[in-house]
Amino acid sequence: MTLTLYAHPFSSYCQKALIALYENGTPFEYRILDSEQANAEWEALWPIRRFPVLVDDGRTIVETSIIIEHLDLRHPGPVRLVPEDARTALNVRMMDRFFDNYVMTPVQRIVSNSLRTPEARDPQGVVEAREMLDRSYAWLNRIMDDREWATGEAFSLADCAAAPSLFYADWVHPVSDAFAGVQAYRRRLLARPSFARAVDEARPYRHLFPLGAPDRD
Ligand SMILES: N[C@@H](CCC(=O)N[C@@H](CS)C(=O)NCC(=O)O)C(=O)O
Repeated sequence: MTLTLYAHPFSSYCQKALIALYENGTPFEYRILDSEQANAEWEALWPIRRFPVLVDDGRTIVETSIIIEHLDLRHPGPVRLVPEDARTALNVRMMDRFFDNYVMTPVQRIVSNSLRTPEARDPQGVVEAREMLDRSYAWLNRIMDDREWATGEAFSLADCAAAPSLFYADWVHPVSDAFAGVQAYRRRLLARPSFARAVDEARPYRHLFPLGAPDRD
């Protein structure tokens, strides 16, 4: 076994990496970050303390988009997550950045704010995060009009980013019926077997969601 993933099933970025692994049935050792030993190994590998972290034959790879690019390059399978054509790949990377920066980041801001003590909370930050999510939903709704997946017909890195982003975004800031295209895309992502598996594996941890997980999905 050459690949080891340090991750937690309930983490959005870990789900993003897991989707890529599950899409291609790539074998890996799953080091779940739920023990002192696993946590110590992870922290030694990446003192920045963000997960997931991939170790490939002794080489440490961080940042989920780069982990997926690495898998696509070094452990390719039938589902190519970054297209070979450079121009198409650019669009995939652009959409990947969109989901990380303008969906997942505001979601994390809202969730992490709820974990703070009342004196340390940042209500204005939460307002701004919700405004960003509204803008993101509106833009995405327009562009998903004629697309099955984030960049068109092929499932890609961008959809790996989209799935957990939109999954959790809808929990913290529901996608309104005005954005039916986003709602439908989120449903397609939930029906994709790789993501459905990641969601199922995370079910036992739903009680940990600080804002309360809704009784759906
Ligand atoms: N830019 C990083 C973000 C990773 C990230 O934020 N992971 C979260 C879990 S979903 C984390 O490490 N949280 C730990 C913390 O905030 O202390 C990536 O793409 O991998």
